[in-house]
Amino acid sequence: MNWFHSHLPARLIVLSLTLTARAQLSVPQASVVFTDVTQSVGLHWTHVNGATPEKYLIETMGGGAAFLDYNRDGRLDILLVDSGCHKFSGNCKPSGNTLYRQNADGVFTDVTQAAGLAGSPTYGMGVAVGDYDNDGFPDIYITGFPRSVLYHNNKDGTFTDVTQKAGVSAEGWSTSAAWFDYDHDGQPDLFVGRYMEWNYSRNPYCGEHRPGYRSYCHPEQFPSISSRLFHNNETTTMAHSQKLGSRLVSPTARMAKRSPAWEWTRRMLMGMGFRSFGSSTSTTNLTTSSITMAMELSRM
Ligand SMILES: [Ca+2]
Ligand SMILES: [Ca+2]
Ligand SMILES: [Ca+2]
Repeated sequence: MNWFHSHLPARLIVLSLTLTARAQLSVPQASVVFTDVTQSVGLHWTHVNGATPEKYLIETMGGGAAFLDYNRDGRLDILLVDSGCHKFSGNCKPSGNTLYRQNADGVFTDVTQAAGLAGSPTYGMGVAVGDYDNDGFPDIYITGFPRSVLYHNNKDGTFTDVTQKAGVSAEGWSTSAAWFDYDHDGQPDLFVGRYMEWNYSRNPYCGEHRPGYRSYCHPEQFPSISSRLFHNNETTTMAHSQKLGSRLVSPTARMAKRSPAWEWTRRMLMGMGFRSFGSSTSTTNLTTSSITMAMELSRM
């Protein structure tokens, strides 16, 4: 055994200690500190899910939140999405979707009633904010079960539910959404990530068959459903601000030639379902991937 081999372990240890010491010395000290100001700025809100012993799977989801300047006063406001109470929740008091306006002093005021956002028609999941009609005021799309909701910003501090007129209810269970202009026509389009085929009667028993031991079923026990891509058919702006179309997008041959990823994306968007892309990945993650891929598509 030569000197190199006989001394190699010791030299590696010394080298390791040296690198560790240098790494510790080079760690920057935090220069920014965050403080929980939720209560002091007037945000008194708790998400409600109306959970039941029957373990309906929608109860496992949280609600979304968004910062938006809905009244364009230069101060960000906050929208909190509640799941609330479903039809079997029994004695349940929902918090309800809540819009907080930020005042000049940094304190928030609940303006939900005045804004026309009280009484959500869906069990809320997520929210996507976007100015779909290009009038300069942000609009709100809330995903949920059994459908989603589009609120148009009326520019006077109020919103109007235009879901049916726009054709973007995305019936079923939707979890996330994103606004993006996939075809570069200047009109924001809408991608809606949906979760699975589920309803109250499709609720198998999971867990142990004794009181208190029923559990929520694994998502893979339910069939997947396709996401939705809505093309904004608007050709003008303010005059026809509520004509967001519901036409599902068909890919063009030009797109298919430009990117091999397009065919993969197209099949995912058009209904092959999530699970064909990997059984080890959760449906939720694939929903996120769907959004990512769709946004990649917008850059083609
Ligand atoms: Ca504001
Ligand atoms: Ca708008
Ligand atoms: Ca577009």
